[in-house]
Amino acid sequence: MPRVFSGIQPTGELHLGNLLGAVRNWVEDQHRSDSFYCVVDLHALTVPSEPGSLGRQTMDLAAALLACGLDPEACTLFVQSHVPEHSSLGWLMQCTASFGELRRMTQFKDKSQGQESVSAGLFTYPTLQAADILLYDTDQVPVGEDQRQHIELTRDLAERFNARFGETFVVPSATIPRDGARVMDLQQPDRKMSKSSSTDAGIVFLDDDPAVIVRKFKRAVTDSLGEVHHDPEGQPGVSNLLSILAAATGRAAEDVAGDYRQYGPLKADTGEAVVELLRPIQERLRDLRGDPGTVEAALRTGAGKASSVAAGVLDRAERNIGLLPRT
Ligand code: ATP
Ligand code: LTN
Repeated sequence: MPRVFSGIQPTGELHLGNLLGAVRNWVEDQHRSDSFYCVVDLHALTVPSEPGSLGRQTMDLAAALLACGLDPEACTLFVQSHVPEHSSLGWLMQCTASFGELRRMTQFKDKSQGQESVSAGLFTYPTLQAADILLYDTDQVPVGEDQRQHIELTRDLAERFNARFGETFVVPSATIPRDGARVMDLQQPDRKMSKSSSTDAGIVFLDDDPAVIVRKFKRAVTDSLGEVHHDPEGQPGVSNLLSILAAATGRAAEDVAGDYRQYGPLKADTGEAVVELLRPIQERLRDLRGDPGTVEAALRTGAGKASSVAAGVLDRAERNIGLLPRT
């Protein structure tokens, strides 16, 4: 079975972009691969947060992932800081990457822009991400389109390390969905839907009330062309609605476009489809929020399984570099 690894930051509530771009595919992959899913709390430290809040956000996110359908019997769900090998291999990756290649990362450019102070960790962030992936001999990394560049870097680092120190890491590939790979903000359809957006009106959170979801879609920004085509360049708002409706109903966006002539019905149907998609997830989330013991138990088991794989791969990397083995 192929080995799958992916990660998500506990930086805010899960939204429709996370679900359609990544988490939904994790749920599918867990039954046909040996899957590791990680709440990357150390990555969340690269940007400022309320002191003391990260633990609660990590628990909330883990509960939301279980509500989406991750099954601790079928996959390994764990927290990054519970497996210290991530930080150790992260350092080895920092020493493998060059300053120039990290400077070219677009996520760093986006996240550092306009900030008063930027942590060194935000700059070296992709090297920790590479460590996350390489620690598990990963074949496939299911992510949204925005992560393509980071996975390319991970491949380059693995190949460079292997060439320098001998065969050590499996070189992974990104798996990116056809529809839903880049869900855009409903109010600013030229920007991706993101936990860290400034306003909530353009983001559909997983536990938004059905009435709120319908209203957010009703108010979605479109254009004045009055035609329904899937043309992300020319009609970003309309195309975003089509992609969401397609992803929620398992059809192709171009195909869905043929069913509509006006924006009103398209917005209404997309809102309804999303409400239906989220309904069972919201029910499970309510149950899990009242049952932290189940979430904690899943994370404890997950950390144990993850550690046993990670320790072996870190040991292999340290030996191949030529660090003095512990006796
Ligand atoms: P932040 O705003 O804090 O960077 P985010 O909302 O972009 O957070 P992440 O935790 O960085 O979310 O991403 C988790 C997964 O969700 C990644 O695989 C990412 O590619 C995917 N993802 C995030 N936003 C979108 C989106 N708008 N459309 C599709 N996939 C997305
Ligand atoms: N950088 C990713 C989160 C992330 C990740 C990973 C994704 C950290 N480590 C390993 C896939 C594999 C993000 O910002 N979405």
